[in-house]
Amino acid sequence: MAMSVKNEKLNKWIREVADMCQPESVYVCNGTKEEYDLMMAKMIAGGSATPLKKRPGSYLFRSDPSDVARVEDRTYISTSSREEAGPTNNWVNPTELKETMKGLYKGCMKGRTMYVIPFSMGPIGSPISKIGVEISDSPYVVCNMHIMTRVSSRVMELLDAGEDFIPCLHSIGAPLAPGQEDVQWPCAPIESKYISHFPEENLIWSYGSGYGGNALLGKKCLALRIASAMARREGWMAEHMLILRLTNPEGKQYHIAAAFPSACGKTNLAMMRPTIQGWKCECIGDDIAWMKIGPDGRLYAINPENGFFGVAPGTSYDTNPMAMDTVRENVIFTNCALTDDGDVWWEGMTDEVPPHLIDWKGRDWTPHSREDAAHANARFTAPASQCPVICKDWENPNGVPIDIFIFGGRRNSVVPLVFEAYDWDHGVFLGATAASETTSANIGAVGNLRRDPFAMTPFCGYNMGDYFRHWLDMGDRLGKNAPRIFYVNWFRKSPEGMFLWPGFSDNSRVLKWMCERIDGRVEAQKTPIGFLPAEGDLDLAGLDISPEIMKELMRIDTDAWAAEIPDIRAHFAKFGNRLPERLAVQLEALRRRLE
Ligand code: OXD
Ligand code: MN
Repeated sequence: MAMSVKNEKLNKWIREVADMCQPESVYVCNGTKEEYDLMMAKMIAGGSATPLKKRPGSYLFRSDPSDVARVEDRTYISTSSREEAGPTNNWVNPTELKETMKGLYKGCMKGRTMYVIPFSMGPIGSPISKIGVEISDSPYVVCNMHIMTRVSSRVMELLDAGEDFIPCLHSIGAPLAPGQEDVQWPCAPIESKYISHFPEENLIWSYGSGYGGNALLGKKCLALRIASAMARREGWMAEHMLILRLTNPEGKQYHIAAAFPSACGKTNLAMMRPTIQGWKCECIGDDIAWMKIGPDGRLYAINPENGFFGVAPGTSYDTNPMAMDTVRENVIFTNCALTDDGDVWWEGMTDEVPPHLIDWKGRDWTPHSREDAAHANARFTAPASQCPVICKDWENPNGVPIDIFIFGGRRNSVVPLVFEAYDWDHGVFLGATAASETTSANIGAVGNLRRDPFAMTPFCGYNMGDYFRHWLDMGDRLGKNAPRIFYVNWFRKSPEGMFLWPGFSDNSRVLKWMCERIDGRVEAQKTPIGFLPAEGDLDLAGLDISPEIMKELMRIDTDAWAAEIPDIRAHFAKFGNRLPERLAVQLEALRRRLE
């Protein structure tokens, strides 16, 4: 099979990997439905996929309990110097890391098929798109890549015509000895998992995990870590952002890109149904934005992905009806619970809890069981084209012009519902100091506060100090065409621990205010932290919320803000002389304003 590949670099790479990993056979993927169905049929026969009677073309997988999320501790940015990777990334020098990983890769695909997956991130042939080729020994990865990226023989044709590609090597790290029976979710133990990136040579090596971002290498590894490093070299942006189009009652369109840390509701916002009269919201992407300055000097964004890899728990017809409709068919579910009639279920999906389920570990489950039925990071992999509110321009190769950037996170207290940056530098400061309480999308403690600049901490493929500078440079280049920058917190709680803001569809009220700000229709209050909505400017029509609660949502506790200063200072100090002076100036200005 590999012999038919005409691209010389690809051919050589396939041979080298096959020599090293020693698979039983090599298969070059073409992305067809037949291929997907064949792969699924094999996984059903092998017992790892469960077809769902209630959802056409859909399957449930259960991972190994040790392999349920991205492994940030085992993720490396391997540049020639540690300084280049910066203080927020794990680093080992490339020679050493490659030696270690070659030891692991040696013979690691024995008894398995090695799949060669040619894919495009972004519409095939778009000037913003990039081609990748993933080599993987996991048929689960092949099927997920079919949904999440554009896998197709057209990509292979571009490669055959000499187009370059980003090599993404993946192995689950579980060779099979002759006659050895396979397990349901083969993977390697945590201490031999490696998710490695070599940004100086646009190369990805992943070993030992079969889950999500560790294994579907087009997503976090290519479209964020490698792409962010390429973007800085080439003068564009690769960001952890949803993209949506909002249309006002007069038909004016606004394009918004928003960065929130993992599991903070990007998918919900991207597919939101506005509660405000006459406004329409359409989804362009829910996780990643690639942005370039267009011929008119504005910033244009595409979603490089082809599907949604969304967090299932908490998704319901109340919280995200459009996601629920997206996942009715042709979906891969991972680590959800199985109902007795052949459907999936997860915590928060329905008010009524089924009396009996098979939980994500394959055990009988009842409402009396001590553990959740679905894993907190259970996921759905669904084609973006199935989303009822997918924007007709979501595959426009030229992208959509961004008007508004939003940053935010999950903060119980301190941060008000919304405020606007004074200007670009202040906005970059807000992005650079964004903080959130941690969630289950990454392995580690849940609920600690962490600074997560631009929601990119786990995804920036180079020194974060240089990344801040890149943002400032982009602003200088964009000048008056730069998007306006806002900061939001949907998660502020009362002293009793209740969420103050209803969120979800009602977040449209906040987005409307942003649009009115950029149109100059509303004045704002200047405060020490930024511009806040003037009283009465947030459209609350039809919302049952008391003036006291609104006051609390918008309250600026200057003492609490002042108390953040030392934390921000310590956060900035990590970047040493790579921290742009303009951000230090912003911190000092905030300190003075709070005095
Ligand atoms: C994701 C994440 O899967 O950010 O999108 O973890
Ligand atoms: Mn994400």
